[in-house]
Amino acid sequence: MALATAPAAGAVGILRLSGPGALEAGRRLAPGVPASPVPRHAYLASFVDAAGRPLDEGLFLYFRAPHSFTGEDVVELQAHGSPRLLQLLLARVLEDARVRPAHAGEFTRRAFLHGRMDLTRAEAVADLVAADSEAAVRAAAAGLSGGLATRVRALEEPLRALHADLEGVLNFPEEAEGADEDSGPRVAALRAEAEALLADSGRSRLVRRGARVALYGPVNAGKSTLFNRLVGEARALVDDEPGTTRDVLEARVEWSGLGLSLLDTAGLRETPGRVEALGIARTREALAAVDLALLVLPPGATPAEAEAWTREAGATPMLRVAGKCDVARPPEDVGLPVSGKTGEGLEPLRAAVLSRLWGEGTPAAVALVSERHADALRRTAEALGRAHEASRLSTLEVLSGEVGLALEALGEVSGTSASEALLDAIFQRFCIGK
Ligand SMILES: Nc1nc2c(ncn2[C@@H]2O[C@H](COP(=O)(O)OP(=O)(O)OP(=O)(O)O)[C@@H](O)[C@H]2O)c(=O)[nH]1
Ligand SMILES: [Mg+2]
Repeated sequence: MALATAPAAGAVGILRLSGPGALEAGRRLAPGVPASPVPRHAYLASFVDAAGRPLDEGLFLYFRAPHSFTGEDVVELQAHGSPRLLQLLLARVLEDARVRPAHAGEFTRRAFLHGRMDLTRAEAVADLVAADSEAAVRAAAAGLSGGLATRVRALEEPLRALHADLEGVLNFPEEAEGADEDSGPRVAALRAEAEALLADSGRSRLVRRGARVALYGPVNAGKSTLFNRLVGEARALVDDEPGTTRDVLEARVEWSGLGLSLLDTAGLRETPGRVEALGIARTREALAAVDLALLVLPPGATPAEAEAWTREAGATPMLRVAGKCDVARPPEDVGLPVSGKTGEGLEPLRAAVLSRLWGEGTPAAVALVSERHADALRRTAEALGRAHEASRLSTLEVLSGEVGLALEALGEVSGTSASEALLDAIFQRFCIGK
């Protein structure tokens, strides 16, 4: 049993019960509901305390196993969204010795264990709850309707068939003769497929967490002015005194559905004061940790200076902006002409940022391959790499062993070979009541 809605005042608060005793436990709170309610029918019910006094009036819904989210009997009580009222209702349900509070993600975990969804879909539920940009919502929704599951299955099924063929030849050489003939090309094709899926993990990270983009450059170049313009409000202090920005400022925006965290940083210069030097150290830290660095150059920056500032970004991908273009038109090779003051060049800048971060295609269309998926896919691809070697140089036992390992690693993505510990780790990041 758990509260399925946020523990804050709202129009509706939902209490959810799952398990064989859900109906009886739910009816203790709503005795007016028939003993055998029509499944999926909304009953208007009075929710009462132990003495039978009404606490609230709301909806009572019953989902009979296996046709429910968890695959078990489920009862949902929809009450008014008062946190105190919901506490009273929860306490009343918990008086029943058969009821206990659900763990984080327990409903979804049960749905997975009862075969209602594979692991990628269960994780898409958590992604959807956590999504904070349109692209993240759309990508998670695609995962929920089986986007990633389909691609994983398209890999897992032929891999399992290959493993069965190899084991067949090993164990029943007469009957299965020849089934291993084209195992080399089959392994190679599966490996390429695993790697293609793995390649989506970088983009998935951008969609899930949002991309981090920092403005940096020499003092007084107009970074904070441009930052304010991009964010759409006067967040950062702007002044003609060089060294105005001392700390890293962060703001969230959404461009073409993709969530971005924009960072304004302290301008860099050779001989800063003590506090300013601390700010500059933070700029360098921020630059090392972002997905893209936007170098803002002042008018009159020479190509040699531009090159020198470019090196500050280190290994981080970098895009050059020629700032204050309303003052002087920059030479072509300095960077994209932009003016934070007039707003000129803003759209081309946004487009350039998105294309550097994303390349072609739309963020919402990505398969949400998590770090966890990527790790398992990497092991799948590695085992298939070794299997390919074995198909040319080694015995059938070794080949089949490696294919088996690949299958096991891939099973961690779909959930066909997920251990209890792995499931614990996955469902811990869910919220209570989901
Ligand atoms: N004409 C013009 N002036 C600008 C533009 N952007 C900024 N300025 C002016 O340039 C000065 C510095 O602007 P800031 O945005 O504070 O520059 P900054 O790069 O953040 O400076 P620091 O934080 O000190 O490194 C201010 O006087 C701004 O009004 C621009 O696009 N055009
Ligand atoms: Mg500034």
